[in-house]
Amino acid sequence: MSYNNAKELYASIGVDTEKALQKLSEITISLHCWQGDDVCGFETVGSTLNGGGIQTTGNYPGKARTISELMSDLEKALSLLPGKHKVNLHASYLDNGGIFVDRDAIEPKHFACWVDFAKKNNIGLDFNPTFFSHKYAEDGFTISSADKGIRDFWVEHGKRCRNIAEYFGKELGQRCVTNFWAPDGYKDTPVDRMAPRQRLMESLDEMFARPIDKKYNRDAVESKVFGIGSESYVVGSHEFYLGYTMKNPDVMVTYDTGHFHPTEMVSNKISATLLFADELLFHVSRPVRWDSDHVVTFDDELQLIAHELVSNDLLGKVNIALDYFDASINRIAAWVLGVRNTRKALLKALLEPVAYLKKAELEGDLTTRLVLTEELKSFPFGEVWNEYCRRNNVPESDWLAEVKTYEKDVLAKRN
Ligand code: RNT
Ligand code: ZN
Repeated sequence: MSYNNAKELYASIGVDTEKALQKLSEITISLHCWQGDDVCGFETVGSTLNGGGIQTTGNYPGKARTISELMSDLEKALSLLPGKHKVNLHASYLDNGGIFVDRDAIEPKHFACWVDFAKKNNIGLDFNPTFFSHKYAEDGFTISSADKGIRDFWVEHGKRCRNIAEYFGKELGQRCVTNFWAPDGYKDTPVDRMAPRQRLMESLDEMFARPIDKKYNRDAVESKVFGIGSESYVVGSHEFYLGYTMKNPDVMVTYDTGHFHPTEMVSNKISATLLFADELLFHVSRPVRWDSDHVVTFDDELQLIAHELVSNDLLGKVNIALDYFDASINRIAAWVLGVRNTRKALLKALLEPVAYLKKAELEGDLTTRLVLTEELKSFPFGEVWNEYCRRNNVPESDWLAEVKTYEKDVLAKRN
């Protein structure tokens, strides 16, 4: 089967593959820098950060130890990815010139190298305050801490992160999305569930007080159902942040697909949320039991999310970022696989005869809906994907060989 055969087959069910490819090219995916170095960052080069909130497992050799190594790895990954991208940075990925700069003192100048990197690679940047891996995160509370000194420290961090994001937006002529996630919560059952939420609300209000032109930055807030060390209670729950964004519509809600109960689907939340919010941020991830951050595979939920976005014409209202970190496999392969799967799922959705399926559903022909949906699963969307890769001068399915060569030539020499 060639692309032209696939094109004809899709045309026979009313789908224009060329239009699908065109739409696919308009989608930007944000690549999370933290897969490249196990969320370590460059705040204290060479030593492990203290304080909780995030955990990676695995010790696959070759992780990036410096900003320039991480940049080189990101460029390798980008060279194997078709389409438009941004790189998503955390505040802990600053360039402090070798002198420790604490979170409440970071400035745009500490990220100038990333702006240069973005310009060189013709990509945008997204940003995240780092409310974890720090001595003031050790007791599990940051922006909702009962200690005003600690809270103020983190609020200052959040404000500074928004300044940096605005700087990215201005420098790159492309809006930055800044995502606020804080690990705050209790391992065991709290007595007072309300006071920490009240403090979180007030800290967010303070951090978001300065208006920033939406041309340059837009903020988002990310919930979680539980985490390691916050098994019983997370301050920033889904209801909390959904409520917060309804009251503060300039702030978007973030859906991390790994942050819900195991049988709860983010795909089912999109249509409801976007009837009331104008935009969303996604952290595309994959939950496995108690972990929320496995490499994104081409699973049912990913395809359903893509279907929801495409079939309801919502691509213009969502920001698609990835979030996972696996230190047990080649980190560049982890990046490339997750991004390609995400884009591939979007392509598969773009190749659905949506109008026809919706009509069948509306007319009560649920037999057609089921049969056609199932038959579509074995349609040759892989041929259309390969054509997309060829047109973008990236390898088709055999990209791993290039990663292995890079591993041998570059990563293996890092230890
Ligand atoms: C953690 C959140 C958060 C982080 C990154 C590093 O559970 O998903 O988004 O993974 O900010
Ligand atoms: Zn996330």
